[in-house]
This record gives sequence, C-alpha cells and structure tokens, in this order.
Amino acid sequence: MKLHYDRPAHVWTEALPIGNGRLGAMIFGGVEDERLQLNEDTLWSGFPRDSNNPGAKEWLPQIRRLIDEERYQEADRAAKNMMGAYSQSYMPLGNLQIHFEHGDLADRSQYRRELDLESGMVRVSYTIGGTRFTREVFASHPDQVIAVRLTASGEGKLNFHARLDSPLRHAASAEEGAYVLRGIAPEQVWPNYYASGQPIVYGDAETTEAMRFEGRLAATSEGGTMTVDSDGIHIIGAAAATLIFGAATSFNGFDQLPGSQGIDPGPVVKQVIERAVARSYEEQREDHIADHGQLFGRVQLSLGGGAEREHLSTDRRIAAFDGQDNGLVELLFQYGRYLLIASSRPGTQPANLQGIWNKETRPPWSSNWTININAQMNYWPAETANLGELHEPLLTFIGNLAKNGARTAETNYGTRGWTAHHNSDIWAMSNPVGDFGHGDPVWASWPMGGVWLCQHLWEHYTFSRSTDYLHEKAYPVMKEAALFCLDWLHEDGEGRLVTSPSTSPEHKFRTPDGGLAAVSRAATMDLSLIWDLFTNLIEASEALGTDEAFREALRSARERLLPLQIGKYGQLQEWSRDFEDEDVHHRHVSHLFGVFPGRQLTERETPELFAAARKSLERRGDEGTGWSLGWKVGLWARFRDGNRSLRLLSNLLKPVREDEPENYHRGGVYPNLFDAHPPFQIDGNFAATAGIAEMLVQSHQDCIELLPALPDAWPQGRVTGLRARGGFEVSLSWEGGRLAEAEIVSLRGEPLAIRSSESMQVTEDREEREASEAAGDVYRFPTKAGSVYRITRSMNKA
Ligand code: FUC
Repeated sequence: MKLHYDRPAHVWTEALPIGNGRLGAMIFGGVEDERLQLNEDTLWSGFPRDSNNPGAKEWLPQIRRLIDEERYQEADRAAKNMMGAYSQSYMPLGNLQIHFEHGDLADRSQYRRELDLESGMVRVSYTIGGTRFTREVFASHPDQVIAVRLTASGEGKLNFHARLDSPLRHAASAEEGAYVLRGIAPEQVWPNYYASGQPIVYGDAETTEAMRFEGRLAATSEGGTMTVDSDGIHIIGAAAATLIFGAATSFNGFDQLPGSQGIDPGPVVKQVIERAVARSYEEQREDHIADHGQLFGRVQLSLGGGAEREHLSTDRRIAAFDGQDNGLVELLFQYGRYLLIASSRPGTQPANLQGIWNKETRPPWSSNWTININAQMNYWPAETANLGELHEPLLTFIGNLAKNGARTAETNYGTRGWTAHHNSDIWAMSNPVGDFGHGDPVWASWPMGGVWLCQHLWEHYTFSRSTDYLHEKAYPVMKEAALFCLDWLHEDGEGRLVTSPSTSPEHKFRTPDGGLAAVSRAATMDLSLIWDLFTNLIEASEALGTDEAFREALRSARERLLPLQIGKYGQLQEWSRDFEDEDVHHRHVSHLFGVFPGRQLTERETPELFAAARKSLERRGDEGTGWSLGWKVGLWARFRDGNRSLRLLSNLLKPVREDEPENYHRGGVYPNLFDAHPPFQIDGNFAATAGIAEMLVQSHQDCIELLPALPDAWPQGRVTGLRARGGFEVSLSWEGGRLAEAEIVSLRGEPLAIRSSESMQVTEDREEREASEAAGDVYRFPTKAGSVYRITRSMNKA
C-alpha cells in the first residue's frame, strides 16, 4: 500500500498529499529544495453576505409560461434574471520551503520518495557522498500539526534553512524562537471561468472582513546550532531535526464575519505548536500512526496478482496498466480511503473539489462544493468503505446550507422549506450563481442541490441505524427539504406533479427547431431526487414513529409524480419530452441517479425502466471526465456487469500529465494517482473507491448481495470490513469467481437478509442455523447485536 517514485516531483500533480482533515500538504521531495505546499481547510475568500437576487421570484410565472408554450430558449434567457452572486473560492495558505546546503549533488544516489497509505506518512531518502539523508512527514490529527523529521547519517551533516511564504498577502518574521507568517485572504475571488477585470480583490489589511490566517513553524535539533531570523529557521551541523508546522484562520462559523466576529488565530496556533514541541517526535509519530491506522486498517482488499508490478514506480505502473494489474486497483481503492481520512474529519470542512489540496489563488471552479454531483461523490465511499464518521463534515454542512437555503427558497420561489443550487462555499451559499444574470441556466437553474444532499443524511442513518442521529440531525433537515419540494411541485394540467423550470445538470437538449436549450419541465433527475427524498423520509418517519399525516402527504405526492418514461431509442428519457441530446456522450448521467447512487430503479421493482437506464448508459459510452468514469463504475456495478465496471476503472487509470488542458471528455489519473478531470478534481478518486465497493457488496435493495459484479479478471480475492445498510460489517472471500465464505457481523441486531442464487449454509457464532425464511433467493433471519454470521455454500448444491 505505497505510492513510490525514484525521483522528486517536478510538478504539483507528482507531489504526494498528506492531511489531518484540516491541514494539508503536498510534498515534492526535492533534494536541494524541499517544498511542502500548504493548505488549511477554512481558508476561503469572502465573508458571509446575502448573495440572493431579491428580484428573482417575479420572473417565475413568465419562465413557467414560456416553458408551457415550448419557447425554451426564451425561457433560458428569462431564467438568467433569477441568478445571484458566484460562490467564493478555497485559497492556498502557502509553502514550507526547506533549502538544504548539500553542496555537491553530483554523487547523489539511491533516491526514493514514497507515500505509505497504512501509516499515513511520506518518506524521502537519498545518499550524497556517503551520507544517507532521510525525511519523514505526516499530518497529525491528534496533535493538529504537520511534523517533518530530517536526519543525516554522518556526524553533523544536516545543514538547511526553512521558511514559510504565501501567495496571499502576508508578512513573515521571527518571533519567540519560531517563524511566523500572518496574512489575509481576498474579499472576493471570481471563478476562473468568469472574465473579470479584477479577479482577486483584497480589502484594507486593518479593516477587512475577510479571513485572517497565521502559520507558525518551530524546530528542534539534535546536535548543531539553530537560529531563527527574518529569513527563517537555520540549522547547521545537526544529526537530526524536527520541524513542526501549525496554522489557523479567523473562521468562526459560516454565518460569522471572520474579520470583526472572527477568532484570533495567533493564540490558537501558538498553543498548538508549544504543546507539540514539548512532546517527543516519537510520541507524536506513534499517536499519529495509531489514529490513522484505526481508520485505515478497517478494510483490507486483496484481488490477487499484481505483485510482480510492485517494484515499478507508481507513475510507470500507471502507464503500464493493462487491466491485469490488480495490485494497482487495490491501491486506487485504498487511496480513496486514505484521501478521505486526510481531508475529512469530524469538525473539519467537508472535502471540496480538490479535497483540501489547492495551490492556486484562482483554482478551477473555485475549488468549491459543486453539489450537482461532485461534493456528493466525495462521500460515496464514506459508509460502504467503513469510514462512516468521516461523513460528519458534510452532514453538518448540509444543516448550515439548510439555514441559508430557507431564505433562498423564499426569495427565489416563495416556498416553504429550503433549497440549494449547484454551487456552495464555506459561507453556505445557496442561491443560483451567475453574477446576477451572466451565468448559464444549464448549471445555475437547478434548485435540487439540497434534495440530493439529503440522501447523505439518510444514508448515514441507514448504515449506522442510529435513531438519535436520525431524530436530532437528519430528519428535521430532510423534512424542510421535502416541504420545499411539496411547494415547488405543481400540476401539469393532467393531474401529474412536475417541476418547472427544470434542468438536467449541465446538459442541454435540442429544441424542436434545432436550437439548444437548458430549461424545460420535470427533468428525470428532479423526479428521481424527489422520489428518493420522499421515500427516505417516509421510512425515516416510520423508524421514528412520527409525523403520520405528513408521511401520507408524501406518499400521495410520490404517487402523483410524473412517471419516468422510455424514449425512442429505448433509453430512459432524460427530460419529460423525448428531446435529442446536446451531446450523446455527455459526462453527466443525472437521469440515472435512480440506479446509482439512488435506489428507485432496480431489476426487480422496475424492470423496464431499469433496462432503459442501461440503454442510456450504453449510449453515453465509456469515455468521460475522471468523475464521470467513476460514476459509471458504480452504475455498471448496479447493472451487475463487473467486466464493464473494470473497463471503466481501466479508463480512469489512464495517465494524464499536469500540463494537459481542461478536458470534458477524457479523464484519467496523474502520476500521484490524483484523479484528473482534467484538471485535478478529487471526486473521481472517491467514486473509484465507492464503485469498487459496489462491485463487491451491495445493500440498496433491502438485502445484502455478495459479489454482485465480479469481473473475470478477479477470479479470487478477499475483502474485509465493508459496511452494508442495516448496521452490518461484511467480509468475504471468493474463488473461481464464486463466493467461498462470508462473515457478517451484526452491529445493531437488525434482521439480516442475504440474496444468493446458490444454497447457503449459515452458522451463528459457530452454531449452525437455518435461515428462518427463504423466499426465492433471499434468505432472512433475525440477528443478535455483536454476533458473527458465517456463510458458506451448501455442499449439496455447490
Ligand atoms: C460540474 C461539472 C464539471 C466540473 C465542475 C466542477 O460543473 O460538469 O465537469 O466537474 O462541476
């Protein structure tokens, strides 16, 4: 479980990421110049302000009328009048630069750079003139710092100076034996795709309401001398040294001004650094490894084979990938888990478009939360890959969004409840973006962001079965989102409930006169998302024994939703009319939400629509941006076609170089295995992990399915610790493409249902037991919390 290289990173997408959920660093591993590009997850531009468009609602009747009259392009133009401000941007904090005074580099040898996923550490080592130099770097969650350990084998051979800098406005100086950098963030950063005369706008350093931040670097050395001055920390003639970096911002919540209502980051960082420096490096290291390991070690995956490629550096291994290197697939799977541990911990911000790793002051798509697919995708593996508590930042964020979203629902639509559109930021912005009329409705006019996010509130419950959480945190927010839907839906004149204006995210249709348009009535995704929220809420209110009348209202509204339709190509229609696609290979597959990550469409319950959805996916093809490929891995797993899922994984593992331009049709991975949209976007990493989990275990149909989509290239293997809905932990092994044995731990004592086409034998804590009910191919039996159920194929039928 290592990414490794035989040379330093030349570009950012070769550098290796570490993180403790809040602090992140990209480590380059240069011999003479080491660079750690640094991030802190609350460092964003802007401050809370009302970014809604107060005049939005007045346009609604006209837009709806134009849609009813099929004047779609005019409706698009009118929809621009409902747009508010753009989101703010996630900012880089700076760099820790270490310059080594190695002198002659000519006889340098034995260079190695690696990221060890199991310990959560980056190591760099090389030899110069007989001296072995090592570096070890980790981001500690327990200590809230980044620690860098440097050693040199020869007596007094370690000579370097270390300093901090930043692309944001800042000043740095020596203070009480540490090197301190203080800066401010811009008040406004315009999105990189939007032309602006002044893309980055700072306020006055004294009075700005934007974020303040502070980074602090301290050091200890063994042997040698240490001095700190305005140029940094200088160490001369040491055997070893430890650098400790900490940082904080004035962020004090999504609705507090970080200027006048902010936290002073100075004392916070100072305390963290002093505490860390007082502890030994070994203590910090041990605590970090234990903390990281108890999350990372929960799931093990072995697909057999691939060991013969382990010696290849990871970039060469990616280039050599031919679908046969199962070891690289294992690495990709675990990398997604590693990245979630590093970018999302309880109390931090949710992982954004780049997780927490961003080097640019005007990052792609503002490195924000794009909630028409990307932010959700980041959390697809959270539950199934057994990192449920790392879901927390997103779930808390949804609660904040619901607060701002109530104002947007009222301002834009005059409805109850709350809504959010396709972008958000640390200020929990919920309005449609577009600088008050300059955006494109194909992405802006989509009030379903909140509805989709509510699926995460539900999933966290259904995997954990914690009714306290459901009652306190999830249900109230889900209910308010449903109130928005109930008001937003209206009759189409034939007794069916529809949404309008409605878009299928980012994909236009061809109008009858051959033009392109975005808004129409009741796109399939709207109907599927609403079906999902209502269904989850009906089940939630049953689980809580509450809100009976409301539950009935949801049931009757769900009954009246415009039914999904099958189009002229046998495809699941993307819009309520059978329009032609703008791009038949478009990256978004929004209309397939009901297959994955939703659960509305299944072979069993809706066979025709399920088959039509499959047809739609066929038509979309096997190319796409990184995240699009990742989505399709999961979709093909739900269609039970493991070979096709693996084909998509192979496409996702295509090598991409840093200087390749933005691409909307072909993705891949960079040398550091970061997903390439391109550019870098982390969602594809998380989707790959989620998709692989989905190939091995599924549980969306009220039963657990073992090995639903095993590709031929994985004839034998083993996975431990995956999670299934209902509070189960699943481990299993297979041989010859068939289940050998499974072990299911019941965490909550809920009834267990397993689907299997083969006869099974079940033992509970070593005692054989009969499945109490075997209806068709589903075996059902009660369980006890904490008991282990061992499942093997029955001898008589095998
Ligand atoms: C949506 C996608 C793009 C990109 C952006 C961040 O707009 O359509 O492909 O991922 O989000």
